[in-house]
Amino acid sequence: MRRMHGIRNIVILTGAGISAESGLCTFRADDGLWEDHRVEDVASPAGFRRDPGLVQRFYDERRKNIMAAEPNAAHLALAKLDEAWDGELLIVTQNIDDLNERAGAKRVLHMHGEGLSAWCLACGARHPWTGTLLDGPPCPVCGEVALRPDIVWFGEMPYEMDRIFNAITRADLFVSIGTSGAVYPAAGFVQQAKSARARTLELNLERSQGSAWFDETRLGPASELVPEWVEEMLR
Ligand code: BJW
Repeated sequence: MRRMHGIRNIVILTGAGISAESGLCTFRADDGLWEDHRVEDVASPAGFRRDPGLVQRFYDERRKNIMAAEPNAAHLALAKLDEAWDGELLIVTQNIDDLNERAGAKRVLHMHGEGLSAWCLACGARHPWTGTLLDGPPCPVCGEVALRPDIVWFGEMPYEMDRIFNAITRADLFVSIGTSGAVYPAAGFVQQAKSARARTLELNLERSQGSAWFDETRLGPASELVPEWVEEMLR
C-alpha cells in the first residue's frame, strides 16, 4: 500500500501510543499508568462510587500531566494532514489529552472523553477544567458539588458512536495509530472498516491484538511512522 491512490475519505483512530513520546504513559505497558491501581478502581463507575477521592486524585494528577506535555511529531503531522486534506477526515482519539488540538488539528473526536473537562452529575453540564476536583468545587452552572472527570469509564457508552460509525462507513482508508486493540468498541472499528471496503493500515510499535485485520502494518515509533505516512498522502 505504499502509494495510496483513489483515497478521499479518511478515518484515523489513535490510542495512547501516539502520545507516549510526549511523556504520557500508555495503559498496558510494564511501566503503565495502571501499575499502582486496579483498572476497575479508577476507570469504572463502581470504582468511583466506592472511593471518589481516589479517582479524583488520580485524574487530578493526569490533568497536570496532560497540561505539562507537548505535542510530538506525530500530532503535528496529523494536524498538517487535517489542514491540507480536502476530502473527509476524522481523527477519532481514545486519548483524553488535547495534544492533537494543541498541534492544530480541528477534525478531532474524543470518544473516551477529555481530561480537561468536568461533568456535573447533578445538572449534566460539561465544563472546560484545568484545576482540581478532589477539593469538591461547585458546578459553575447549578452550584452543586457533583463534578466528576468527563471520561468514559468501563461499562459506559463512548461519545458520538453514530458519527464515528457513519464516518467509517464512508471511509476509503482507515488508519490505526498506537492502540493495542484491547478495548471495545474501538477495537472493532477495523472490522467495520473492512466491511465498508476501506483499506486498512496499522502504525504501531508492536502489532495490536487485531493486527490480522489490517491490509498493512508498519512497525516503529509514531513520531517517525506518522510523519512518513502523512508525507506519502500529501505527495
Ligand atoms: C506505540 C508507542 C509509540 C507504545 N509509537 N505506538 C468482553 C469482550 C468485549 C468487550 C467487553 C468485554 N467485557 C467488557 C467489554 C466492554 C469494554 C471492554 O472493551 N473491555 C475490555 C477490557 C475487554 N468496553 C467498554 O466498557 C466501553 N464501553 C462500551 O463497550 O459500551 C457499550 C457499547 C456497546 C456497543 C457499542 C458501543 C458501546 C468503554 C471503554 C472505556 C475505556 N476507557 C479507558 C479509560 C478512560 C480514559 C483514560 O482514563 O485515559 O480508555 S481504558 C483505556 O484503554 C483508555 C484507552 O483509551 C483505552 C485503549 O487503550 P490504548 O490507547 O489502546 O492503550 P494501550 O496502552 O492498551 O496500548 C498502547 C499501544 O501503543 C500499544 O499497542 C503499543 O505498542 C503502542 N505504542 N509506544 C507507536 N512510541
